[in-house]
Amino acid sequence: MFKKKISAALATAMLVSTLSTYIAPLHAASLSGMEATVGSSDLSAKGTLAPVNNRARPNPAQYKYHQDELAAFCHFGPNTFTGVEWGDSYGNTPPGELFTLDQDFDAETLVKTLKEAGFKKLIVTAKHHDGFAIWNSAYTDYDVANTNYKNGNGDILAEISAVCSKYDMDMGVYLSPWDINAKSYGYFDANGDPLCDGKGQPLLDGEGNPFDVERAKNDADYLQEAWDYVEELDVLDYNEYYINQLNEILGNSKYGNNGKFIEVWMDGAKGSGTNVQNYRFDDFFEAIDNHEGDDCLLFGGRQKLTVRWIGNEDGVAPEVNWGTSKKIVDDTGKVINIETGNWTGHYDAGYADGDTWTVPECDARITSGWFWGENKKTPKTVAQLGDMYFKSVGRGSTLLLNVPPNNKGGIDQAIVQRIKEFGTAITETFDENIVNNNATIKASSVRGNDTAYAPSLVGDGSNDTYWTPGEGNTAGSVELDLGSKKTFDVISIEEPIQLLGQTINEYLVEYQKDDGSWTTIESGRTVGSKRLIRTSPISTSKIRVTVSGDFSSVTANEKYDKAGTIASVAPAISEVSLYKASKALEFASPIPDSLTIIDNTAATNTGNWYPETDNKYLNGTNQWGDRGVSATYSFTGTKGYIIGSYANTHGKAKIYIDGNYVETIDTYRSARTNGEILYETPTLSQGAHTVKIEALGLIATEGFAYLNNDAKGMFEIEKAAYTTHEDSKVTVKIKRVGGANGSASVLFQPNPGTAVQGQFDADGAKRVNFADGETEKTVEIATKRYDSVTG
Ligand code: FUL
Repeated sequence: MFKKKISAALATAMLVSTLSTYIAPLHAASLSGMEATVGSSDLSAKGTLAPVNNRARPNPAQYKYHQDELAAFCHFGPNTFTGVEWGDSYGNTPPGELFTLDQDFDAETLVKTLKEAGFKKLIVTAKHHDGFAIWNSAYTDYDVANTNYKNGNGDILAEISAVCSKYDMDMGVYLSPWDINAKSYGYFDANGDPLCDGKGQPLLDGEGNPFDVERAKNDADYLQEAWDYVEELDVLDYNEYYINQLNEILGNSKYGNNGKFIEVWMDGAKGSGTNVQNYRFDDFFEAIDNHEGDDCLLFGGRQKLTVRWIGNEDGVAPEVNWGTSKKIVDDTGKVINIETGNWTGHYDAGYADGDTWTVPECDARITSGWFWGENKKTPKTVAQLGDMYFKSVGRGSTLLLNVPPNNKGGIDQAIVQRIKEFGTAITETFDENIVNNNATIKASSVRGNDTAYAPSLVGDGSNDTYWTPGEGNTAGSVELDLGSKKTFDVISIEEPIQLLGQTINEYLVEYQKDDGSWTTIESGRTVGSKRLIRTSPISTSKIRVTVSGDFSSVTANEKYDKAGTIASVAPAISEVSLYKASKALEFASPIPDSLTIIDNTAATNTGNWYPETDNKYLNGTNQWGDRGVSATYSFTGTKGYIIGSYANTHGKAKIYIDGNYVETIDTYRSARTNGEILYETPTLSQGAHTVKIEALGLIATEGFAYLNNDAKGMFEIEKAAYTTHEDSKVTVKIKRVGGANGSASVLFQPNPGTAVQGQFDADGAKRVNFADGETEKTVEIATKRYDSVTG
């Protein structure tokens, strides 16, 4: 009997009507596994040259960031004390009234906690959009030296830097180009009159005459002369101010990790109604190069950009993710921009035909805001953070997680705790690689039958060695024989991107079942620096990974040159690793943790059921049977769910609770899906019950999940998705099901997903109290109309 008790705590979980498949093949696989017969004994050292391709590769600094995987962000400044996100409403309020820190900033806890949890870099907001400098800046009075913090002798950036130096934590600096406070921001003549209109056009041309918008459209010289003139008249040069501040930070050895910054974050965000300001990027880069060298990573650095925004702030990269973007050159061949922004929804997926590497960086928040605030200080759960990790790092990106210090200059204990738990969960998951030189690995073919490209290299723990198929093959398989059955639930595949760029355009991962047949674990497209696959546990002695470097099927929207073709290449794999996830990061069964699962094999089954096993099923089992079969689940509790599949061959079934007929359900659907809730009981009295399903047509069940918590019940949101308009309100119903014993409180916390800080209700968290016996409450969420024109 297989009965999985997950946890008996009060469930605060949400069951949505479609649980979806536990592991869904992501694409209809066009790849098939190939027989792997070439092993080490067939190879010898022949000095075969490495495959040649023209795929773009990361430079050493970019590659290091990929290997580092985890970076932390730290947003701290006036907004920490005011609870807002952008500070565009501060007007002339003196800095001391906004930044009211009256205790010593605790950089030690911040840096030590992050370092111990595995974060390799800390990027600090030295200046956010509000313009306040958290260091003592000679170029502005709008800084920490003009507050009461340490009687004006404080310097937060120096304090953080000192501790980063102590722990050898790499540092990055965020210096917002958009500056709400700086008088120099925008173009104004000596009388303070604007030299530009609100749309970013100069008001005068190069001769001092009114600017001719139409002429400028076709006359680049005319436009350039107008700008030159406007800049000449502009009395306060913002670019100079920005460069001074860059020099002040990057050029002073008390800032950075032992005086060094390895990334500069030039946020492109800019609010609506903001003055027009062109940035002299070339001069910015020169300052950065001077101090940090030209390998300093640049986020948002236009033509020198080496790190790109993934397109959302949820820590999620797209399924198909290219690490490359496109250089834009002028007539002289000079690179004038890097074209990122290959948008698919909230993702910049990169270009499959990109010619320059741009590290896809997923910036995300551990709470719901970038800055700390009373209403936005609840950290995400370890499972949510784990999910981010698998969907960012595990999709070829890096994860930049924001950890906001509070208004006492410390880190909330709940946040410290969560970072520790997250770090432990990652370490425990990846501390033991089942493969690690313990597998016999063969391949379908090997380049030059040379040991330099031996299949065993995918199990040697080194990213600098790789397997690649025989000359002329754009696809191949590696088969790992683990010697005996091993259990794992995480599969990691890596490409030697630093050597060959992204060569994999399609992958297929399979395992061998007891009967010798191969079954798909997952098929998909890109791998890049790392592809992590989570699955329900699999026990097998053989797994096979098939990859293809055939780029002929890449669709136009993945390409910069829509009509162009991408040369196919030999794919390469540097590592295949297998792990057993720590409890916290296990592949989330869609069944909430606090429900108990009864497997099909533990049901009372009558008639001819045909059992099936596959990792896509709940607990790995499924059974199907025709008219007349029945399955009865016995449990103690208040509510239960029958889990199974829908299909166009499936039909109706009768449901009985405690022996009494209750209703007939229909499991026919035109498309096949598994992991569905076929039936959900109403709330029952706490006690022993039976739920029976009896087939009238063909049905398939995977098991049963039930709640047993002394009728305290659990919470769900009524619908899985809501559609609404801008500038309106959505009413969301929170239901307490499976009992309502005792009072309970639920925190409803919206988590806005894009960089539109002025445009969402970051403080929209609502605490909802349920009295004893109460089963329904509603919360209202306001939506805003997004009408900003941003930079
Ligand atoms: C955005 C900013 O507007 C946010 O405030 C935050 O700094 C985030 C990292 O980038 O563009």
